[in-house]
Amino acid sequence: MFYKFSRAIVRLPGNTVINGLSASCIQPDYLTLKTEHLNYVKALKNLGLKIDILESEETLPDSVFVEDPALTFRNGAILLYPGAQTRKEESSALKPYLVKTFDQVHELKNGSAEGGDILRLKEEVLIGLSDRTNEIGALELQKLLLKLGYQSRIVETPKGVLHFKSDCAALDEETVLVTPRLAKSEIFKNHELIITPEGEFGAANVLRVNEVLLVPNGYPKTAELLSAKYEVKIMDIFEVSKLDAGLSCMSLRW
Ligand code: CIR
Repeated sequence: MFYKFSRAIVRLPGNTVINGLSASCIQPDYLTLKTEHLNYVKALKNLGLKIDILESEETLPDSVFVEDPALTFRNGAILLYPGAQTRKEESSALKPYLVKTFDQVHELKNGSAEGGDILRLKEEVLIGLSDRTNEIGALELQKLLLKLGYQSRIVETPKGVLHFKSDCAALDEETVLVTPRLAKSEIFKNHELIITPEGEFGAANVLRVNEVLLVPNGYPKTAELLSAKYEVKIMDIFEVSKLDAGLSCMSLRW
């Protein structure tokens, strides 16, 4: 099952994280963000994952969002190439770790793709085109995914949305949580959809890890809706979200 994980990597936030990319240009409070990150790592540990914690990279403010420069699977990893100018070096910063850890590491050599645009489902991997993931990158990524045995499909991220997964998350093998704007597309026509309630579109980036669904604090209607079917753990990520990031962004899992 794609949401069963035994391992993860995280990268500690450096002091420079406050200068991370933010559409609203609001700086997070460093110490609170550090606490949010620490609690996130603890939550993953409590769910049984062995976590490798990488040192912070002060020259790369957004490198705490380790999901974006790579994809990890039980049988190998793919080093991606971020579309954001200030994040491109994150790939080379992560490469030594991946090479040491995985038997196979494939590398995106053309175009750009960020992990926030990649959604793993039961039968396939979705690659959302966005300002960060372009067609050249997506087409090459499809070939790399095939080398690891994964079929994929290229889809559109809604306009104005940072990453495809800002607007959706796989809850289990049949069900996807989506924003109303993404629900209108045909992308998930073979899935059951749970739609984020009015005023809570920011709740779509939840994270299923083993038996638990991590849900960001501040979205009570979504939390209630999801609690009917899943074991929900609410996570404080208010400072992290000032950098347009959510729960999936802070780890790579496999
Ligand atoms: C960025 O704009 O790249 C970061 N401030 C946030 C990245 C969030 N990552 C993700 O959704 N996977």
